[in-house]
Amino acid sequence: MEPKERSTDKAAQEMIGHMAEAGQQNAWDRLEAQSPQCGFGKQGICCRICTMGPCRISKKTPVGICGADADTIAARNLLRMIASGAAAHSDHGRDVAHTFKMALESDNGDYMVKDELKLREVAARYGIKVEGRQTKEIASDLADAALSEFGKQEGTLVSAAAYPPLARQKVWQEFGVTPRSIDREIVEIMHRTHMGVGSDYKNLIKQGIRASLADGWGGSLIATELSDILFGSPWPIRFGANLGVLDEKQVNIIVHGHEPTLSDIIVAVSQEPELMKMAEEKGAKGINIAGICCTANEILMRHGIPVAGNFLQQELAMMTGVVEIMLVDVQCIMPALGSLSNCFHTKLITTSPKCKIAGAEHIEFEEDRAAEIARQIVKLAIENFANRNGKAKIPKVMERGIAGFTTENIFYHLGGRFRGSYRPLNDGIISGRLRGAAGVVGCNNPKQVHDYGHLTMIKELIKNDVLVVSTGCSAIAAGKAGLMRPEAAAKYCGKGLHEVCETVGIPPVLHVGSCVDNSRILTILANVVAEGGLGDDISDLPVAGAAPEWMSEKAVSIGMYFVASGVYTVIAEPLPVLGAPNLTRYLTDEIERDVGGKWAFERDPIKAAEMMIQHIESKRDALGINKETERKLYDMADRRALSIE
Ligand code: NFS
Ligand code: SF4
Repeated sequence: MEPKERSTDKAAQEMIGHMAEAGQQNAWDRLEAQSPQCGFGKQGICCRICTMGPCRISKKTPVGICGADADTIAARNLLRMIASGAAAHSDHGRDVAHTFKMALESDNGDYMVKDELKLREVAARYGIKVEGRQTKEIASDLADAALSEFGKQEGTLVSAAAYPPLARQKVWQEFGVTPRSIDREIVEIMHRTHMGVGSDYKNLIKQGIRASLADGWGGSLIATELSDILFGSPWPIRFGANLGVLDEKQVNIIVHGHEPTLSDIIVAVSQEPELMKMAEEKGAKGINIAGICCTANEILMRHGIPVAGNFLQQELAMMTGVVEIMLVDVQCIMPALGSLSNCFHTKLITTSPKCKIAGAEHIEFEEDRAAEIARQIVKLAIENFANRNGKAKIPKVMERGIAGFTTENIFYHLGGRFRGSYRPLNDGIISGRLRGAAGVVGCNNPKQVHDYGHLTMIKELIKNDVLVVSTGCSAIAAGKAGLMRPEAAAKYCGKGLHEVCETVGIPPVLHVGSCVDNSRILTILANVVAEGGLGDDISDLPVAGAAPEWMSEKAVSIGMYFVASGVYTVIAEPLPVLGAPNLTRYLTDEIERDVGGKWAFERDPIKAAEMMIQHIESKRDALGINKETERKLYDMADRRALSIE
């Protein structure tokens, strides 16, 4: 297969070609080697949860040995994907909460509260008294409140009552899916999907919904909120993206994975004069930190650290031969990096006790010795600079953009400096200049041409005046393609969106962070509802979600919490349920009656975008705001009058 058939990204194409010449395998090659893939697995109808099996469902054998049918088996499998995805996000949230608590308890620690305002806002939501109290007291109460969300045995999640619109909470209550505590919902999935517990697929899915809500409005939200407080809330910031950010003349450290705790400190210590001097003594011009996957997004959002690439570029980045250290923590790290790193001087370093990889060196990260360990790692990279062997190959491909948008600051921008509210956004939607908004998120998957799905869908949406917010590897794709430059508005947007972007000075695709930061999209939606004029519930809003190249179990949890929050969600690769007709019908249709949102599967990104736009227009019709745009709503005089008030 030609590199072009594998990726639309010029840098990736170059490196894929380079890998082929060098006889190195990558994910695309391994996908070919794995093809054809097992049809039972794809359709979700193989079960191996007890040793009477494995059982596979076919015409000849419509039930497993225990009598479980296709719907039961596929539902159980899907639930276990949600459990894993929710666990990954939420365990990340828990770790941030622990670091937060530790930071408060140690007097001269390496972390501190960087966003006091947000601390007070979040604490107040959790019902913690803030007035007249010291930062440390409030923070300590918040740390305890957040940590207790994971394992409490009574009641429901505080955040599930503090953030979503009331109408949404009522939907969950009536349907019986209000999340109780984060760990509990995940454990209950494992219980319910054990051999011989529930077999009613709808009742199983209900628990999947509840666990996913505990992720989105619980674990992920905690990860985002506490990271903002501890590492600082993002603010619009310029960044560079793609493999061209690597610099042959500098010591290159790539941070890859998900958690901000280590990478944030690495960024801080890499600027220390002593280390810079050491690098110079070794003949390097400096120390260059770049990110891959969501760790990249965490430090890009907060410090403008360049991003080397998204998920499918991790092997390609190592292949450049200029990476002294690839530092990984957890999630989305291909085991293939272990053996690939052995072909280069590159050291692959694992840092989490949860993630060790064959072929990697392990330096365990301890939060209470954060700076010390970070310095040790940077020194190791500097020393490794002299060990480069073979020719460096860095594609000269790099784009620039603006990232760092949050629930709190996006619409501060949209409102202009003097009107920090969601009113201008809601008015933009009501007037029809903006048709609505879409969240385009998620991974890469070698089954789709790398980045093609993200970029094609996003361009189609903004052409039709749909504002796009993006996270994760999708956001990196958009950044690399120049869609996060404010100038992109003139080139790609419809007239209405172009006007809005130009007036406010924002790009048409807003980078709101890593995948746990999909929680920002939830809180943005809650704010839009609270601002008024667009219905009472998230399910009333002219919005849609999509993951055009998803692959991870986290994406299933994310998709499910969007659906369960009332959002129509289109994904490319279908959920592995197609062998279960009733379950498929439920997820793509009937579930809407229960929670207000539903799933759709569509591999063609243009068609998928059209489906989203159609949904947005139908919500506009239901709100009765489409009629008004037929009349002249705003002309120049009106607008001038508006801007005077
Ligand atoms: Ni999200 Fe971010 Fe990327 Fe997918 Fe992996 S890095 S947590 S899971 S591949 S978007
Ligand atoms: Fe087969 Fe039932 Fe055991 Fe699954 S739980 S492997 S369907 S016998």
